[in-house]
Amino acid sequence: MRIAFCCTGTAPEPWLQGLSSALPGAEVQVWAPGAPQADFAVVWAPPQAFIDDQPGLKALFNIGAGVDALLKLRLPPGLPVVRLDDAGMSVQMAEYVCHAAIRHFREFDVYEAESAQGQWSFHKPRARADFPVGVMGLGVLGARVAQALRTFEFPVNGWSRTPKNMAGALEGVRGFAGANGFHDFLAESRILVNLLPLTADTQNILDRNALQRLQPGGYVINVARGAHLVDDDLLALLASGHLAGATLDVFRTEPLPAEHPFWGHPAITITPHTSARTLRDESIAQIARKIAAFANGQPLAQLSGVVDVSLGY
Ligand code: NDP
Ligand code: OXD
Repeated sequence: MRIAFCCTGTAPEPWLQGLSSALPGAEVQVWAPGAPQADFAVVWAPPQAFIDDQPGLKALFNIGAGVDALLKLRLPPGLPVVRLDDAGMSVQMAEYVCHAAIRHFREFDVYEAESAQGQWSFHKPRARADFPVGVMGLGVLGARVAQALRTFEFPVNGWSRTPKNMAGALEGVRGFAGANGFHDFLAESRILVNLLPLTADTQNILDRNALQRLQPGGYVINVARGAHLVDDDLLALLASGHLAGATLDVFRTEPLPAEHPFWGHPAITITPHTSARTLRDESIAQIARKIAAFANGQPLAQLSGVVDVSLGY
């Protein structure tokens, strides 16, 4: 079996070694134009030339959860695309979002600024009930985040495309679904967490019309994709005082350009697309297990993380 590795911005050697030892007998190589035809590919944001050069692929394995960059390419009809299913990302995302929500709710950002000035001052505790958190996207990451926020006793709302059974992992989360449920979901939320995939339906979803529906003093945590958020609308609602702040991990252009007004904004916390990193060992183990199962005749549809290309996630 031949596996082509084509991951933009990723040092290949440890992946080649890891995949080779997890799949003894497989020939794993970095793709270069004209390379022999591979059976499977492990990819992150590959060029169109890679897809065009490898018409014999049986499946593409994406080394991230989001497939928006991959689905911008012209893929052969019916070519299965498999994304990472958690692989150690959901716990990182839960840490990141809980940290950002709690930092805002408990005013740790204010205490940090005051202590830097040598100031010892108390703030009146705020009521958790006044900080309902809305999680957009209740998939692998969103569900874990909603669950983690519940353990801190925040009121949590969740919004997904299709209605969810709120028992089990989503116990205690108030569910909203579809375009019809969106405005009610926003009106019931003050802290907004975005964990949607970037698709034709969700691009620019965090615009003025949506963000102004959040409760006054709203706070935005965007950990999905920069193109979900209309930057100028966020800035305008921060300026008007309707929004109190934002923690942003993802941006329309990454790295965030030096001249972007988000830099240095007193109400915006920036991190460099690091909320949930791809963990190499977990990801190699997951991908190798799926390639082996598929190669042994298990239908791909039985494996987790198979993307519905028509929906875009
Ligand atoms: P999933 O596919 O498991 O979950 C997607 C969720 O979004 C589902 O609940 C789905 O609804 C919902 N959804 C999709 N379209 C719509 C819509 N039009 N309206 C309402 N809800 C919708 O994805 P993951 O949880 O694994 O990942 C989510 C995203 O997080 C990724 O696509 C990626 O962009 C981002 N990400 C960011 C990282 C970072 O470091 N910043 C790291 C990893 C991922 P339903 O359940 O009904 O299908
Ligand atoms: C992902 C990401 O989609 O890293 O996995 O953003």
